[in-house]
Amino acid sequence: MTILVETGSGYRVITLNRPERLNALTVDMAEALMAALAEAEGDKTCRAVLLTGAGRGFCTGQDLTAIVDASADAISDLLDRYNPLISRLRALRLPVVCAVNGVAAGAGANLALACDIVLAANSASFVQAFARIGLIPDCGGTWFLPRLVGGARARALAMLADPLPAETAAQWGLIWQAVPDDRLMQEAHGLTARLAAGPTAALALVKQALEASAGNDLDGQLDLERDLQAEAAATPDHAEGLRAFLEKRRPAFGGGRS
Ligand code: LHQ
Repeated sequence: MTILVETGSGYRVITLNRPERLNALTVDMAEALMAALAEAEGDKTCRAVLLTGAGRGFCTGQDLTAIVDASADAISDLLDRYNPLISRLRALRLPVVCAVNGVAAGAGANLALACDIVLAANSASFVQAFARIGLIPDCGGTWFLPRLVGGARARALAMLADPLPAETAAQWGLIWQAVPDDRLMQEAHGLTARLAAGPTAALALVKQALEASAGNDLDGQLDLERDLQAEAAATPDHAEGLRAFLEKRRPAFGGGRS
């Protein structure tokens, strides 16, 4: 099994599972991931996803042994298979936490960056390794990097292909937090459980609004916020949040849509 899926209370844990190859990606794996995300989204009891890797690495991008003799067309066909995974993660109507347990390289780094909240073990690193093999950052790298860390750092990361330690990645805003190795999974589970108990429909609308902001001017984004806020306001969780505030208690969000 190239990925493992565990169903917990309220969320699913998806583990990349080719530890002997530091979880390098194959098309089978990408397709299994897509299917697992679709299943998570289709399960009304699942309200968040936690993505991590088995063993000492998170994911080292494309399995290079599979592209040794690949033609240019085969490379572009491969990306046609991987790109839907990145789009799916961004559009998934569930929050996705990524626990980067070790090195995240090439497309593996950008797979992590496609998730909503990225935690990394202090010993982990992010490597835009592509230039080492004469390629360019793909799987969204050239979109995520300048937006997360600015143009100067994006260019240096992409051109030098040097590993960026997790703590620097957090300081630069590439990821949410770096945590001690022995606390990574505990922190990641805690965060995912917290999101799974959140206003799921509103969190999906947050994703939608933030994603759209990259292509909107302020007026366009204000219009979108008005429309999405109307959707959020119609959810039972909004009513529950207001009641809880007035009753001075913690809200019990059900996650349902209006
Ligand atoms: C691997 C890999 C790997 C195969 C470790 N493949 N075996 C491009 C083209 C087309 C479409 C899709 O997308 C892309 C984008 C990409 O993602 S291109 C790939 C970009 N990734 C890389 O270039 C990273 C390659 N890996 C490395 O540079 C190193 O493994 C790093 C620096 C990540 C970690 O180094 P170490 O900690 O020293 O581990 P290691 O290199 O010894 O790896 C352990 C094993 O895993 C080893 O196998 P072995 O049989 O010797 O034990 C590696 O060959 C294997 N492995 N990554 N991507």
